[in-house]
Amino acid sequence: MISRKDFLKKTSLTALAGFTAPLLTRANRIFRQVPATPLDSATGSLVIATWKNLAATEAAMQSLRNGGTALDAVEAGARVPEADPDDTSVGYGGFPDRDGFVTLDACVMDHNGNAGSVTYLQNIMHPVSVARKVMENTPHVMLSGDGALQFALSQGFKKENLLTDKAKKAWEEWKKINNYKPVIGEKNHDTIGILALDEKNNISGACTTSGWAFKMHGRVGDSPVLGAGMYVDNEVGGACATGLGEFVLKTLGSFLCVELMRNGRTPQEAVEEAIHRIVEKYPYKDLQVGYVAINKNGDHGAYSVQKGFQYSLCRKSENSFFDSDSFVK
Ligand code: SD4
Repeated sequence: MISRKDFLKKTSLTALAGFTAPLLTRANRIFRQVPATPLDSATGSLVIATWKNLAATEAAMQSLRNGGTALDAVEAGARVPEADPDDTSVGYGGFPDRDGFVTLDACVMDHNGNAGSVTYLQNIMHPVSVARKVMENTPHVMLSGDGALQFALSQGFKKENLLTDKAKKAWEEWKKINNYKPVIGEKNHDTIGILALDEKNNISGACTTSGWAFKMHGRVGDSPVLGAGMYVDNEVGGACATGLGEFVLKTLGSFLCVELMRNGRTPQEAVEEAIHRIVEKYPYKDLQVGYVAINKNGDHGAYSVQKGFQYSLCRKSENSFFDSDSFVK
């Protein structure tokens, strides 16, 4: 025999289950909607990177041509500016912090959702490759500072002086006029965020930087933070950021772009919305952030707060850079 109390409890639970099940399914559909367009495998491979990083997109595409995965491609691409002494925002030749230390941030994420990252790493030319080793050879996602350096050395990376004479001179000049205050300016350009879509229709991403020029010692930006400086979900697409990392961190911009695409937005709509999130909340007069994004169909988007953001795009044999559209016209 079932008591009246038990009966009421049971029936109300059943009724509740019957009532909520369709709601949950609907919510599920709303929040997990993957773009409906069928995948176009004829799209072929594609590489996109922040700024005029044509040598990097070319190296990434070459890696794909040689049979590399999307992850191999973004690593190969990111290593180009890391080793370039004339790129003052990435790796070797990167501008130091306000105390004269070159401190590097980088991350990678592959098509299986694996991720690795290093922050505040010093004296290692290729933080992107250390980030990949963190992903592949440790149970962790992020290693920082001395621990990241120790790990890099254990993996065979060599300690090097990354402060070039040019960067040191710029730092000395900066000290004379800026009263030891980090400033926002042109010198913060050229961080590379890079995304690749390979022939198997898999997406991976990487991001690497020396960060905000003359930043406070110990500052870590958006670039090594998954979901901020870069994010990939192979079901949907990928996105990466450049510019003033503090605003990318506060809005988790790359994750936001991917979630917007998951909910049906095109990459262009997604990056525009992510920029709007920033400009709606923060005074944007002195603020520059730029995003690039791709989806599984090989569509891309790029947008920034201010004019002047450029991105590089390589499809098959065509490798070009473009001026991005921006919020401030
Ligand atoms: C940072 N987002 O550390 C980086 C800087 C950057 O082009 O993108 N420079 O905040």
